[in-house]
Amino acid sequence: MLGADMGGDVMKKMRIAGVVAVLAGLVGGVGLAPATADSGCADGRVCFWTDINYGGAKYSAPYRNGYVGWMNDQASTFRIGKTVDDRYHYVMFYENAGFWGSRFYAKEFQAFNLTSLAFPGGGSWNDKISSHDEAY
Ligand SMILES: [Ca+2]
Repeated sequence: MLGADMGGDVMKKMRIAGVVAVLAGLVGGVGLAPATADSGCADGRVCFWTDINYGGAKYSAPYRNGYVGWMNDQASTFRIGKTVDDRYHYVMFYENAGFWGSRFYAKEFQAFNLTSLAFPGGGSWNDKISSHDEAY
């Protein structure tokens, strides 16, 4: 019988792994599709992708950046790498360059599709971010 050689211990471990993955998704606020090859974000960095679920072109910069340059108004996914400065475990994201306009913050290791995050006054944060800064 197919699968009959899969021991009970293996099945139990698989179920536990599934529960952990669901909890991690809840902590992040929004569940994302399985990671692709380029879905990581290095320590001390903020990463964006031009499409949801880590798709399209990738951007990486330090927690503090007054203007995201070529990524301006294009970010659809973000991920925050582990902090390298214990004073700052959060990143504040801004609608405009120079840390100005509407804002939201998220913690190190968090990742969101920005299409899932409401923008003040309507729509979502998709294709809005222009700067970001370290926060605590
Ligand atoms: Ca903007």
